[in-house]
Amino acid sequence: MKKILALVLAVMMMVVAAGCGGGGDQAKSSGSGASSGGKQITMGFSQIGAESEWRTANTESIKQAAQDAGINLQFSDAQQKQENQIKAIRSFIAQGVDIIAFVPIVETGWDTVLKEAKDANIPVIVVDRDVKVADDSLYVAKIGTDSVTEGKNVFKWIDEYMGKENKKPRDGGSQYNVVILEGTVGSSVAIRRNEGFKDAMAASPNASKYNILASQTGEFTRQKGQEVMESFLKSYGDKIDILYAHNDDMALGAIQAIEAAGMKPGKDITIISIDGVKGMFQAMIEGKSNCTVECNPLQGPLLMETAKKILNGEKVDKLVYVDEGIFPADVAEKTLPERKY
Ligand code: GZL
Repeated sequence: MKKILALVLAVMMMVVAAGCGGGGDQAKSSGSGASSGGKQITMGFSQIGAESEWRTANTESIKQAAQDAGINLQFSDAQQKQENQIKAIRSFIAQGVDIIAFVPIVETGWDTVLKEAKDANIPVIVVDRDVKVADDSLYVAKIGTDSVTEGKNVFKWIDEYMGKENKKPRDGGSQYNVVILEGTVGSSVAIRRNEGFKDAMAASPNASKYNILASQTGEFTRQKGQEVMESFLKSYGDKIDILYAHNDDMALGAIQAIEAAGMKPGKDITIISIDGVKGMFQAMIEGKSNCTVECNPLQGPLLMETAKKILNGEKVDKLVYVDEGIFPADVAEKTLPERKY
């Protein structure tokens, strides 16, 4: 009898030990990374490409934050093509990732693939740019920046600067002639940055002082920005008072075109752009540009924190903006050392 009792006790102890080991496995997986229901979180991320210094910083922030958060990141570069993003999202669905995040290169054309993710019970986070979908429940949250405010900040700064500098229009007329280098056609950012700029102009008592001579996409790249600025200079040359570029990279390309045409960027033509990348701070230090409105690409930590909350069943805000500022040339030298991108 005693032997039977000892045997039963031994078997019971083994069962209990095995139970703890299971817990230990759980502890192990959460120790090695963020877990969802006891296993490491896998995130499928579709990035649009590497078109600008800003985009590179955005990608680095997301990869680093995934590593810091212990999240397994399946990263896909769409080479600027929406169809590659849709393919990547479908492959994430097929892989059965825990969550999908993506930067929509343009704002339309996402309803079908996001419905497929929803039907597969995979939550989606929209990053940086906006989507325009019939059903907002197709994504759980949007993390990014406020492009309308960026556009408004551009006009407000220009209006203040032109007034303070008391500049005269270069063609001797009564209006400042403005040319605009726009971002990717159809992207929410390009649409909203123009919207904000024009809304602020319309609301200003000085609206009649400005004339938009030309507005064309430079696709957010330095090369295309230079090419389009060359064509603006050929058409309007010494009539151009102001260049508004939707990002710093296009402005940096335009600066090269302005110099090649024998003019002084930042002096003959007032230049303002958006992003706040280091290359633009350097150009402002050299007196070749006048202001950059920040658009913060360091969205990785907020993205990973939001993903974890969603997978833990916590409520998250539908729309979260990251912080951003405005940097005129006169603060460029002292600010550059602390810039993170
Ligand atoms: C802005 C982002 C834009 C940047 C560009 O949120 O989508 O795309 O302004 C980048 O530099 O290419």
